[in-house]
Amino acid sequence: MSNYHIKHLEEYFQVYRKSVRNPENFWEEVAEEHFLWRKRWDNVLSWDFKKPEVKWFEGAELNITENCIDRHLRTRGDKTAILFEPNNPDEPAQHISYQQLYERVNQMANVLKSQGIEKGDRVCIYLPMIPELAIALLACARIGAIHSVVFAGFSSKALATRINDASCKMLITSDGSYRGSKTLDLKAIVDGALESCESIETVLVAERTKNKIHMKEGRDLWLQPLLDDAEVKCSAEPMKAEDPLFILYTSGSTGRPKGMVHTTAGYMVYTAYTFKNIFQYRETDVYWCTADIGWITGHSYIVYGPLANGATTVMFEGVPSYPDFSRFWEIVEKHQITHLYTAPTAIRALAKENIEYVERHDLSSLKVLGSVGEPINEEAWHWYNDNIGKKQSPIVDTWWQTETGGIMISPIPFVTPTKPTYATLPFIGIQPALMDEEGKEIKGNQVDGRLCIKFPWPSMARTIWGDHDRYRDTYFSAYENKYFTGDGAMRDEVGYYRITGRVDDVIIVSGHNLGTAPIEDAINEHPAVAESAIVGFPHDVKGNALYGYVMLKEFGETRNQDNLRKEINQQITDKVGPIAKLDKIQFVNGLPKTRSGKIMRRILRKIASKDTSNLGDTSTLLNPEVVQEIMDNAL
Ligand code: 6R9
Repeated sequence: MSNYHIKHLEEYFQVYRKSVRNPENFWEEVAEEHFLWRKRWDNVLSWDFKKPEVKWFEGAELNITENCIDRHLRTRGDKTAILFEPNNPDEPAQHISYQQLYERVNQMANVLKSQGIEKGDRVCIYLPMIPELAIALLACARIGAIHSVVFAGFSSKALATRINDASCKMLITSDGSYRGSKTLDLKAIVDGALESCESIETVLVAERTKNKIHMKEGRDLWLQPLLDDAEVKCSAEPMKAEDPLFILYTSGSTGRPKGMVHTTAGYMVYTAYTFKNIFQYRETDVYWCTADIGWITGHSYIVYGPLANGATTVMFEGVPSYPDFSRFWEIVEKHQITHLYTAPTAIRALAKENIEYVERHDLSSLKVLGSVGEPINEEAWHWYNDNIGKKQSPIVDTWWQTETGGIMISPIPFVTPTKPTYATLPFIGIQPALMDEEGKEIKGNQVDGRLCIKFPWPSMARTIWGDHDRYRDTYFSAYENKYFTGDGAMRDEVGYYRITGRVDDVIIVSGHNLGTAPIEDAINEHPAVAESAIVGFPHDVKGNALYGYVMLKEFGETRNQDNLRKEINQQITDKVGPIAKLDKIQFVNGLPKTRSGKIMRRILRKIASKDTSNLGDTSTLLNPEVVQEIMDNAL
């Protein structure tokens, strides 16, 4: 019991040591005391990173929805499980209690069954951030179907690739989605995708926008009438610990997405335990993660982690800029949000706007702030800390990946002293290692290297759907007996980790290794700059030279651009060193971003290298339109 909720730094070190000395005992205790099992495990862990094969809680049987819903009914039946805040602020919020969630999940599960879905079948979910999305995940889990959520912003082509990769039998979608002032025709995208997807037998369509859509006879069905007729009870399928719970795609270094497979028991235990501790969640808190459920952050920290703890979790359908840039702060005040978990890209976008948008609202309910998705730069960290947390709410800078299932390196608020831009210490049970280029572990502090994990943790992905060899090659072949994250990191004098960015973003200039993140940080600290991205391009003498794409806070900045370029390079010289000065600086209106807010450096590298014949698939970008503009103005 005492292990479940860490309250001070000494306790963290004590529990950490225990979790590393005897991981099996540690995780067994957590699993035993805090979850509902149909059958106990025979063996806590077996693993071999060479194959690679990892199994947690083998022999156990459980259903994750009994842990996320049923077991709360007696004590929390009337408590809000999901608090839905619609895109339009004039539309009332919906408070879905645990009892109501139970009924709606069971009804949906019965609909899936009546449409022929069985344990092990893959169901693709392509829905906007409406309650049906969370309910659909849980309904699949209830009957043992494997969900594969595709972010409802991906193109027909991207959707079709993912449906075909997992041979999904059913697709759940909606008639449309709202994003700010826009209404998107999701069903048309689905119809386009399904022209090349033979495995889909049924499409369930939730009504949201009342768009006029085409319903294909014999394939498409409106969801609501089926739900209305469905029983509110559906017994939960007993699942084996290592049965797949879901597939979630992540992009790799090649164009083909990787379907990361997460399994049931370990994922549940780790997401629940991290949620409780990394957010220091208490019974009456109102927790809001602004991610989309289409990403791992939404799976683990909107749906499974919070619900396993009986929490109130907010689902927001809209965007931070609609109806204006005060929307986030308005929601915090309206629902008395205690925890806000968002991304650096959102923080930077909001920090660019007039501070009055923030000051208009009472943010005193906030206790903990979170950041995820990319390294948070110094300026954004301080803006978040000063203006949103009022220096009272610790920032948890949480480093993790789709592959890791849960948060791996992060401060524990009120326990670990924070440090700007540092994800700080490994979470309980996580054993990081920094590796050098020869494959040797770098010991000691004040060092940097490539970030690996030495020992299995319960929520790690077990394979890539249909391609175990690629799983091994991508994650377990670079360093013997270690999981390789693809990220670089440094460890400071007290052992705090700072993630420096993808190691593939390291650029070697005149023999010096330069990381893009510190240079971008230096540029972003210039008062006129909103955001920037650095890439390398071939140079006769230096091997590579640096090309910077810089977005200014005010488009059409009146200052002389050549002067600005000089100032930016001076800033870099001051912060990083003259070696990191940029050869070319292009001012842009926007940077090409993935849907989860990551800059697509691959495209910027090609433009900088004047190699634009094959830019690859840009359809998955958030803002494909900026690519042409950047190409037209390239230097
Ligand atoms: C959860 C998520 C994973 C990659 C990861 C790293 C970057 C995520 C970060 C961070 C620095 C943080 N990343 N969190 N870098 N500090 N707090 O984002 O998963 O979409 O798979 O991305 O994101 O480069 O390797 P995913």
